[in-house]
Amino acid sequence: MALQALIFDVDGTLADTERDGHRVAFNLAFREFGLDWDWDVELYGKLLAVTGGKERIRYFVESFLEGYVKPAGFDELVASLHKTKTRHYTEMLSGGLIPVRPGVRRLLEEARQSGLRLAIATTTTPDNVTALLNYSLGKGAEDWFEVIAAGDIVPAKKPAPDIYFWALEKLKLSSAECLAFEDSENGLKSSLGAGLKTLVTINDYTADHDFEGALAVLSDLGEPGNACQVFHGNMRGRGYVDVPLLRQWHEAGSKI
Ligand code: XBP
Ligand code: MG
Repeated sequence: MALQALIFDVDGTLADTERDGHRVAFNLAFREFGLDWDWDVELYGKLLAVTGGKERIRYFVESFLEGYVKPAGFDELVASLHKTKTRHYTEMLSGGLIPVRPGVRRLLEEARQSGLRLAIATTTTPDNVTALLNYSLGKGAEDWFEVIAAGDIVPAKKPAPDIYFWALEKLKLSSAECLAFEDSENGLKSSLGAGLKTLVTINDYTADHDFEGALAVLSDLGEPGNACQVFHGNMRGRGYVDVPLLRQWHEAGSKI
């Protein structure tokens, strides 16, 4: 089956959002609520085991905060904290603080020119996605994506495959007609679980993850004149990922 669409994860894949974006926004929200919780860079790496911001706050409280007794209305507290965190995060993005990763803009533009359809599959809040697309990629970039699957639209977040199934359903395509782009083990489990061939670009938080089953594992998508590092996969002589290479990988499947 011919390649029809590319489906992108957001956090860690389109941009390095976690350490200097989401983490900082969570801490600002905690401070605003008078809580002395502080997620340092190392702790945040552990908390990333759980996807979804509200789920991550719960995981922190239940697994890292010894002796904490949940107050009445804890669910509402988590929801309010998360709303405040989203405000801080989108404000940070609107200041243009988080650039897209190497090769992302180029590949998206090439994909559009060659008629490939684009979609997003992420656990992050929809407002965060539109802010990242419009501020980090450019005004109107939101419209480049036919389907934006994000946040709580499916109850089971990554590593469950549900968000990718949802995106495929909206695209009216089968998994065999698409490629997914991920940066983490949870993300890869999710995309593989939906039957999608997947390209992984790692970051500092995910470098030691298990990426068994990925089409390729790269430092980033690379740029002409600035080759990516290749940890797994066959770049067929290229230093960066482009649409012809994606088509070759898609045809060859895992036999690269
Ligand atoms: C991203 C997430 C998100 C963000 C925070 O995972 O887990 O929860 O960290 O965003 P993935 P929210 O890249 O696998 O989709 O606070 O809006 O959930
Ligand atoms: Mg990710």
